[in-house]
Amino acid sequence: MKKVYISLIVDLLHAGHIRVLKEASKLGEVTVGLWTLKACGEIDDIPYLDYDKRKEVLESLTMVKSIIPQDSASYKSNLLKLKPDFVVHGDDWKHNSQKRYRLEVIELLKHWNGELVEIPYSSDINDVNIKDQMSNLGITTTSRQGRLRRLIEAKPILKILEVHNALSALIAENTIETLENDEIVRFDGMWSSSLTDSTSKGKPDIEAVDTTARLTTINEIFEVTTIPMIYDADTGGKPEHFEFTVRSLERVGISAVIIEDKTGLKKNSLFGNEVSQTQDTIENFCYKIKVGKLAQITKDFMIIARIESLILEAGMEDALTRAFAYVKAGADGIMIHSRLKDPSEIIEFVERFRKEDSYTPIVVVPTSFNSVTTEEFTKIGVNIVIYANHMLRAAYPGMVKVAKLILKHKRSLEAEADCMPIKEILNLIPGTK
Ligand code: SPV
Ligand code: MG
Repeated sequence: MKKVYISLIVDLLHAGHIRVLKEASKLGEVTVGLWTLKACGEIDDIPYLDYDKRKEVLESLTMVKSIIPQDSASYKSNLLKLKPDFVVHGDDWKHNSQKRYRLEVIELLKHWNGELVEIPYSSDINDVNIKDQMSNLGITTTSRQGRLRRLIEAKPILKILEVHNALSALIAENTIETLENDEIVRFDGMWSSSLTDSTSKGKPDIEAVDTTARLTTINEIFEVTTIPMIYDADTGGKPEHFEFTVRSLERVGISAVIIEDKTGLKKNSLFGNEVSQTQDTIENFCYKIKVGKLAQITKDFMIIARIESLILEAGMEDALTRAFAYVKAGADGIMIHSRLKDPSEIIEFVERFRKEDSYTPIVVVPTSFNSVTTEEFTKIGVNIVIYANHMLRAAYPGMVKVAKLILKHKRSLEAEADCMPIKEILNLIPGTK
């Protein structure tokens, strides 16, 4: 019996998979290399179902003889182990971002005279189409919520973009860039920033916008998006209030809340010590974390503790002591903040924290230290990068410029060049015709 290898993710088993499997089973005994979460992370295609659930579906198919994990987007390790006579794949990978893995497979198969068999992939049925259709239908609360933990597990680093209304959230969800190496990149989730949510409501960032108002905006955002959200809850308020906030955030499907270890009237961290700001005691803040953890209902929801020691110039030792204490109190992640342009203190913190704790997710917000790339953050062990205010900061100058031009010229003709064409705005949101 000839050996046949097929590599699959099968988040949604569909007719395209069945066609490929049928053809493969005509050639011999089929082994499926089922992609692990880590492998999926390498191509930024995170399945909704975990490995065991996907395996269970495949096990019920008579065309499949055995299933082994494929732990990388590269087929190399499994092919060297198995030395199959055939590798069967849909021919769509000739042209998509997986073409480099295809070339590697062709080279490897030459060593034992194996053959690559490519099945024409019908464009009507494929994962991308089906997933797009699914996202048009929306997403369930629990599915969106759990996705952040799954993404942290699967990907070396997550890129999170600030959103302050549904339109900016659509930008976070839909913006895609293809890099020079054909890698396709997009944002993994959204940040509901206290700064930009307050600013877009014309209020200062001092916890003056209440949770109900924040959640109204988030409901509008969730109506039109599917990616997960991290929520900036400022200080979290009194522990007795934080308990209720956690429940409310969980109920709408937010994945994680970040609370900062300040007390009294909160001011924005980027002011640093230019304004009076007080850091909470370790004891009080640990208590708040514990109260929040006890209040949460789902296992997926995350409470991330934000350390303000560097912002308030309390020193590196204080920042590290607090980080370990907060993790011990139950925090699911640590956010370390800095307002210096030079990233040295952030790098030192992350490296020293990672020496003692290789697991707890670390979040950074590089508004000031904006020269550091995601690759550089990945290398030192950061898990989540939040671009915390850029959508609002980009929109505001454009609006002011156009408003001034209209006043100056007593008409809008001169402002047209700075505006999106009417035809484009009419077609921006589908379904308006
Ligand atoms: C926010 O975006 O509201 C934040 C980050 O909390 S910062 O503005 O840097 O404090
Ligand atoms: Mg904030």
